[in-house]
Formats: sequence, structure tokens, C-alpha cells
Amino acid sequence: MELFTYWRSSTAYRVRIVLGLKNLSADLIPINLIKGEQRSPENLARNPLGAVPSLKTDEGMFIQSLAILEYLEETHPTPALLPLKAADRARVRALCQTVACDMHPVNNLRLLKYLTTEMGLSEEKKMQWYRHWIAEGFKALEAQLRQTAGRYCFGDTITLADACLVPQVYNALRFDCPMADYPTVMRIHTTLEKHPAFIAAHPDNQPDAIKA
Ligand SMILES: N[C@@H](CCC(=O)N[C@@H](CS)C(=O)NCC(=O)O)C(=O)O
Repeated sequence: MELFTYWRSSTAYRVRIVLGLKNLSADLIPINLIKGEQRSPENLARNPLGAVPSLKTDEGMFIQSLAILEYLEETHPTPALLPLKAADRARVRALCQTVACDMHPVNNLRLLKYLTTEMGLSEEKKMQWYRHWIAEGFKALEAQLRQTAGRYCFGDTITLADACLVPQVYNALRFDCPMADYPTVMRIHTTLEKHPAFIAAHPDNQPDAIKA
């Protein structure tokens, strides 16, 4: 497999975590989002969103990180990253979607850029937007986790929800968002930070990482 990735992309980070948890290897092909490589004709052909991640497999190219996570879960069911019961699976998917559908899209690079270049917002206003939507999202996630969490997001077994939570926290910490109001989120993040698959998937440990 080949994963088209960028070290700081939180959506690619989700996929890297799940590949690691399932002990699958993929060649990492960096797409530099800062240089605009996501909008190259080659990348648009594989990913019409002009984004990462894209996963190339024997069955063709896949895009949309949640769809990729579910594909990996269905094609490599062990270890299971979704619970057995339909009701439990719906709860795990709801956690994933709070991050992937409600938090990440409003704070994505192309959208933030549009706020300053096309809508005339200052850097300060842009960050106000970012922090506002991060806070709204984590408030909702914390409330959900209070009902579902054990050691991890859903009970005591790692699920797809954990692969969504950790990259979103990485992003928030990178932009100095206050996290004190989300103790369950942070407790789970602290636990998962020490897990080998999460360490290997961390942005700083990627071949294309730019060290400060
Ligand atoms: N919903 C898509 C979002 C993909 C996405 O927007 N990825 C970001 C990186 S986290 C990206 O490539 N952004 C490039 C840009 O905004 O120009 C997914 O989950 O795969």
C-alpha cells in the first residue's frame, strides 16, 4: 500500500495510527501542503478534494480518512477497532464524526487561508475562529466521552475514535488552545501518547517532518 500523507495533517495522522494498530505497512508518499502540492494535477487525479490522505491499495485508490479507516477495519478485522454490537459501533462512529465532520472541516488549511486571503480577516481574527470552533467541538466531545470512556474513548479497548481524538488534540495544542476544560479528552490523550502505534504515527516521527 501507499499512503499519500503530510506529517502535520491530522486526517493522514488518523490513517497512520490505524495502519500501525493493525500492523500494516504502507509506503509513505509525502505531499507538501505548504508548497501546494495537494493541488497538483497528479494529486487532484488521486484525490479530487486537493487533499491528503489518499491510500493506494491493490483494490485502487481510496480517499476520505473515515472511509479509509472503515475500509482497513473491514479488510483487516484484527485487532477490531469497532465494537461488536451495532449500538456500540454507532457510539464510536459518533465520536469519530464529532472530530471528523464537525471539528476538522471548519479549521482545515484551505478554509483558514480563505478567511484571510478572500474574506479579509486578520491573523488574529482567524485564530479566534479556529479557537472558537475547537472549543465548541471539544465541549461536545468531552460530554460524549463522559458517557462512553473507560481507559480509552469507548471503554477499555482502543477504537477508531481514539485514532480521531489524538490528532485533533495535537492540532489544538499546536495552536495553544486551552484544554483544561476537557479532562477526559486529555486523560485519554496522555494514555495514548505512550502507545507504540500512536508514537510511530506522530507528526514529529514522519520522514517529511520539518524539525524546528
Ligand atoms: N474529509 C477529508 C479531509 C481531508 C483534508 O482536508 N485534509 C487536509 C489535511 S488534514 C488537507 O489535505 N488540506 C489541504 C488544504 O486544505 O489545502 C478527509 O477526512 O480525508
